[in-house]
Amino acid sequence: MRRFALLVLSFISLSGLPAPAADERVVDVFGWSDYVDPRVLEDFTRKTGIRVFYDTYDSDAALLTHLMLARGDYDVVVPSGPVLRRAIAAGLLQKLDRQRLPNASNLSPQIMARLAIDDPGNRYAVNYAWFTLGIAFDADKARARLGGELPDSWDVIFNPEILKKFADCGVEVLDDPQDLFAIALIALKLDPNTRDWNDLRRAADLLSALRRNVKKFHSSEYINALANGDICLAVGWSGDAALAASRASEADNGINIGYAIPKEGSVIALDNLAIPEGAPHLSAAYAFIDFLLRPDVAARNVAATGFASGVAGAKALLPATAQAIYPDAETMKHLYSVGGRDPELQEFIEREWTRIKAGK
Ligand code: N2P
Repeated sequence: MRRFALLVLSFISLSGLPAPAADERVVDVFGWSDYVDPRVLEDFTRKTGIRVFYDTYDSDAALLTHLMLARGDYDVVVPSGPVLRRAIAAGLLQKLDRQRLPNASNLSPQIMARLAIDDPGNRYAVNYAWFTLGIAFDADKARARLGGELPDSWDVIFNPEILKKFADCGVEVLDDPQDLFAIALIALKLDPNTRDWNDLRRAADLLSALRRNVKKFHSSEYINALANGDICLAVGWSGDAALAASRASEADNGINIGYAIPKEGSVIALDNLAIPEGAPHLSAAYAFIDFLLRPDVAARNVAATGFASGVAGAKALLPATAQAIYPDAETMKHLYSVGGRDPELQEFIEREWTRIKAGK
């Protein structure tokens, strides 16, 4: 529908000239919400003449379902590691032609090595952003409930006695089975990449206790809910916590949002750029991905979103305050990369997650 309207418009505007090759004029992107500086998209259009349609989702499931059911809708998608692994296995993505991505030489070899866990040989994707999972909180309300301390342990989430102290001011948790199982395993001092059914059952039991103190399982609403004071505690992603903090300070509402990577360790996760099979505007897709891999462009996205970039040169272009988005070397030692799991384990995790959220 949308594309139809656009083609009609360009036909009218060119009054009689043949319509331009659709391939060159438009790029349809399906990406995470709050994940790009809108001015970057405008600049891309100014430089290339290619208009960007950026539709958003906020869960792995939404992207995977779309890739499986609606072939040919999008040119660029932003899959997490687990989605990437499944989409590659199902033949839903194109191998990237590196000749068409000269700026891929800017990518950090360390981050691309982590990405190879889900995309062996780095054939189907390049990194867009990486981040940690942690606890985001209203600092004043957290201190009032933790005897003057700030959250620094997964106990705040997984010990029901502690979590219930936050129930009155509101707790939200990401609706992300992959990440929540990983942190439950870390909290249990088990391997977050375990293939052991017993380990996964123990993680499911731990997660089951969350329901009664959690207001909502959702992966994007918590940003504004924290910034507005509607909730005081969230299991969230690092960049979203930074965004909540900057929205609260812009609103000047007296709310101070903090973020902690718990001392037991946490997950480092990657979102990546890939081109679906059947993408209708292939040249535009390559041009768009290559633009995002420019260090100056990547730095602008980091500053706007609070998420670190896989483009190595981006960090040095940021002001010192924004460089703090990148975890220091000591913190990095306690961050685990969790690869996509075997299908039967993945199905168990997803089934259990549905049960946990329903409080059954
Ligand atoms: C953006 C969240 C993206 C991180 N708001 C999760 N993949």
